[in-house]
Amino acid sequence: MPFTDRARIHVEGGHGGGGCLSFRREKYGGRGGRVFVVADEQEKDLTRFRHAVHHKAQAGGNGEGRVKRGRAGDDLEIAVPPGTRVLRDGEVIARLDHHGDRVQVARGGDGGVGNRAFRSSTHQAPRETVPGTPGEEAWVSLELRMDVDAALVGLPNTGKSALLVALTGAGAVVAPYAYSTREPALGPLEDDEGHLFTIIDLPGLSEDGTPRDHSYLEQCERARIILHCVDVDDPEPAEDRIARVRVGLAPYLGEDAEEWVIATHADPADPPAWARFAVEIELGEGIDALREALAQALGGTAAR
Ligand SMILES: Nc1nc2c(ncn2[C@@H]2O[C@H](COP(=O)(O)OP(=O)(O)OP(=O)(O)O)[C@@H](O)[C@H]2O)c(=O)[nH]1
Ligand SMILES: [Mg+2]
Repeated sequence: MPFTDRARIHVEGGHGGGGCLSFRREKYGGRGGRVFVVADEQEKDLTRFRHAVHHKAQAGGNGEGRVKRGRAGDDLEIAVPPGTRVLRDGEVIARLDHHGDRVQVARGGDGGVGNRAFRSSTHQAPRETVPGTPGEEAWVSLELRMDVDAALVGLPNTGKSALLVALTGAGAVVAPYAYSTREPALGPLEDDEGHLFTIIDLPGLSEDGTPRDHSYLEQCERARIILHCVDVDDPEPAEDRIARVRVGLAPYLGEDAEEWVIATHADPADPPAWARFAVEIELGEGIDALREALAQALGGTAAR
């Protein structure tokens, strides 16, 4: 199943219950249920919303019999993975980063009013009732920003996926041609104290440094370390390629993200001046040093 980080859903509060025609008591209809979007750590991505587009809360009960007020409709909770942004009309209305975070996206309709409410000294047996009102309706966009610690980025075919596999053992597509990665891949990294960190590999940028059509680059937003892969074998000056990637990436980075430039196809004993680390991935050289530095940096800065 392809990974999905965006969805658009239609939400609707429950209709308010009708007022009741009765001559014994006031009979209000119950309010309709509300719709909430709730972060739930059981959810991993937004794939299920491809087929689950319409979400409507329960209607309020009609005012009836002995009860003064119809029962309120049940609220509807839509579970999404932590890290989901909720948007209405293009504006982010909530960032549900932690399990249990919630936001209301549709009000329930108001309950109607029963005839008894219209009684007065001159109007002893009113027969008018007011029906309940419809619940609020809206289209809501969901965008997932995964809780990743580090992200692999760079020009095509520079070894990002190969580095993910070497660092974490994750299964990712590694291939000797550009644009082989089409879906994000995640890999785990563990530090000495057993803390687990997540590294993500993305389809990312085109050769000219602009984001690809479905780049998933938004997934860099929560990463604290950006692993920027640069192939030393490319004849174009590395500084030019690095600058191009930085421009393309800038809109997607979190405020405190650190960038580590990693030279690939390189000799770790002789790193180029522009790189923080050098690796030869096929030979497995420089990988352990990079993994340790990453674990230390992520563990050391982990404020959780
Ligand atoms: N010898 C050697 N080969 C490497 C190194 N890094 C990557 N490769 C090879 O280069 C090719 C591309 O690697 P990928 O990991 O698929 O590159 P990528 O950046 O993920 O590419 P896209 O996802 O297509 O943008 C593969 O054949 C890798 O085996 C390296 O450091 N040394
Ligand atoms: Mg790749």
